[in-house]
Amino acid sequence: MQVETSSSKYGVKHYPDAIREWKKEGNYFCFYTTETILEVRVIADKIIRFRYAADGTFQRDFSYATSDTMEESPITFGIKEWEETFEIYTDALKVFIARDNLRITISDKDGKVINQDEMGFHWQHYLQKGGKIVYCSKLVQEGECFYGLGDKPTDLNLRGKRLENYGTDAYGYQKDTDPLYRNIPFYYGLHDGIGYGIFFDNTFRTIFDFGKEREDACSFWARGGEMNYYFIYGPELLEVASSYTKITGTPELPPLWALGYHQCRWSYFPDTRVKEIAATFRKRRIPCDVIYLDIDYMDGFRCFTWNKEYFPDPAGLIRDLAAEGFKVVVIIDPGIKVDPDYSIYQEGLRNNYFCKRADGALMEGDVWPGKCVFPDYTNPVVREWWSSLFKGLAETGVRGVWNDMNEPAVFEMGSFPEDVRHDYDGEEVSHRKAHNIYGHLMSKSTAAGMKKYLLPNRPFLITRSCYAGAQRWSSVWTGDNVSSWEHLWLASVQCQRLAVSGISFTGSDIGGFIGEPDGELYTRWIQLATFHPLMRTHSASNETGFNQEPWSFGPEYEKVVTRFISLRYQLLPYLYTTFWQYATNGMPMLRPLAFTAQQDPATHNCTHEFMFGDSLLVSHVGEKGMKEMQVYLPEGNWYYFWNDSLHTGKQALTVATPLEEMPIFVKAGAVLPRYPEMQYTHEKPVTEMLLHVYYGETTVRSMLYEDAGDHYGYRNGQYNIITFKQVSDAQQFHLKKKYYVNYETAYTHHRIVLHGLPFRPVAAIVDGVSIPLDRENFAADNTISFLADRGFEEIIIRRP
Ligand code: MIG
Repeated sequence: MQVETSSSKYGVKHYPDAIREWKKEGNYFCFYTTETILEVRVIADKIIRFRYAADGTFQRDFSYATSDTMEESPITFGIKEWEETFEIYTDALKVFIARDNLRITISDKDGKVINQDEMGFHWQHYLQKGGKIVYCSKLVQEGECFYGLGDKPTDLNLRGKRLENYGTDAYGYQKDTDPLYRNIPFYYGLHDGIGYGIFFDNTFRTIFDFGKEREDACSFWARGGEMNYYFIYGPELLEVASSYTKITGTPELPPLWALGYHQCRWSYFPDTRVKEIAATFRKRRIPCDVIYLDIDYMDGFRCFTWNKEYFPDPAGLIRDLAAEGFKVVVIIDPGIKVDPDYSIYQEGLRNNYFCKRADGALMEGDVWPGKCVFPDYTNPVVREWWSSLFKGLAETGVRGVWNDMNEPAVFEMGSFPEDVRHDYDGEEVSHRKAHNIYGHLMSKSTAAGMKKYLLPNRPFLITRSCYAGAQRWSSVWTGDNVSSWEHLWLASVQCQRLAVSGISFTGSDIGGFIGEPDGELYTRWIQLATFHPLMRTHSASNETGFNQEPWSFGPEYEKVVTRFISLRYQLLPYLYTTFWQYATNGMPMLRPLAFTAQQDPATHNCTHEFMFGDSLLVSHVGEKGMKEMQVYLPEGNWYYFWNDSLHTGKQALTVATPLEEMPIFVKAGAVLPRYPEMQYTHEKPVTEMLLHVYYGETTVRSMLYEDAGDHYGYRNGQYNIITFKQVSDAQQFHLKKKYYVNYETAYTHHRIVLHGLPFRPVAAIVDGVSIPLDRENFAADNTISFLADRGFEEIIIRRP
């Protein structure tokens, strides 16, 4: 593959010259040089957008990434004119623009440099391809680490790497394969404890170089379009993550069942096989909520049809499965079979909905159905049409849709040729500009259709390809991975990276898509995935007949796998609360340690461990036969989940790793809400909500969010937000609770399970009433448990 170098081998580079004029309009500032115009827009105290018109003309200001609901916060800002620079300031930042060459230096308000242009913006005509390349280069700061960029299967810290975004069907990808399926042109920098982010909102092929070609330069460029980026200041990386997610949009809450366990395979058919799988889950008492139908449910792979032989009565099947607590998700690909007798082909053809080549011929390519044509999802009329096609599936009872092959993938050709035309919401562009948003818009219109026809239920979507911002309507999975220990590690880094790239609702094919895991690998993978927002086993095992279900590896493994899937269900209230935090504040659900302890350099290259929500630190066992492993604990006090032993952070700890355990730590002071055991979500009313409380002597806040777990009542305030604050000291345990309650729960009591109390108490004082604690309340595992009314506000337990 041809990569650009910074030399002028492929064309003359143009650099902006001196500023001749400037103007201010509201929160926009424009700076004019001979050729180039820079527009600086102050979006918030900590968010500044930079746009460059290379040769004097701005393109249409349009984005498929940014959310329409992003609020611009009221801010104070202004401009100062210095001898060599202009300074645009806000309450948090100073942006200096050099009068001579338009280069940018951004500092915090104390003058500490956060980010600085090297060459800054420049551009060239790319003679080989006949297009324009827009570049921006920044100086790499001392010790700087880089993160982000979506699904890249490589170390979390991107320093020293060059990566690009051009959605690709990366079947059987390996460590460092690039590009993969998704296109998320957003990265973070961290140096001197200061974090920031840069979101380069450009849908052409984008390339990022983090000091690979030149050690001191971090640059990013695109093969067309505009240099258009958002600078987002933290200094906390998690604050940057939250701002980025708000810019590109937060998701709705998923149905609770989508956070349960999903079972998938290429493919389960016929209907009797699907029922058998479902029945096996219930018989073996392994919790599961979702079962998938891969491409073989269709008639000759024609989208929106059913194979009558394998699935004579889809609605009946789905109804029977629903009675057992299962939801059905079906796959839909973009390729529409060229078949004159197929109504969807006819309709699309008649209305000119399919993509065309530059010469006006239809874009035809082979995929599963044979020769296919492809809807142009960049056309809003086509998106409407596509959405309407989901009516039938929704009426049949399908509750979720899985969009695949939407990079777009085409056999032999790989993807569309670059000359293919797209509407791009009225712009008429080539595939070079539309490639990276093809799958994005397919999933967007799929989601819109499913949402419309499933009302009042919430839809579930999963897509393979997308651009920045798809978290608003879909989850993603990491694609066609392999059954290997290396891929287990990749799954962990990819999911962490996606989560800090705005897409928290993510998971990998548990056990690997290609190949056959042994029981140990499968079990370790289930353990990791218990802590991934999307928990789905999937495999391509049709040809070999290999089975990849929780019971496929023998009783020893089944027992442990069941233990973890059950744990997942017990942790649902915590997971759902974590999702709610993501949906409301854009807070990633998976947080690399570099993001939760950025002042501690020991965390900067940590890849194995992450925080799952506010209170759980998780690692995974990454090697066959591993008996023990090292876990780095960041600052604070941590309980080992399996035995409540207490450990002090800022050091590595050796942990034994028998098959039935993986390293999980709970932050001291936290409250972990837990459900009783269940076979599927909403199996029975939750009549007792457990609160596992971990004694700690520093003030720690925890939350519990609850609503109906489906429907949109929460939009009308039908939810509960409960906040816990532990303010214990050596003399007493002290928990305070505050709440907003507007949703009726089935339970009236909490069972408090207190971990780690350093003394043996005689009573618990709940809202001033003393409850004596006796033998019954003291469990063999050293926890203390008792009931408290759902409405309790304070619990005090004194050292006798
Ligand atoms: O060319 O639908 O990544 O999850 O099972 C393979 C069949 C097409 C690729 C997806 C995979 C899915 C498979 N698909």
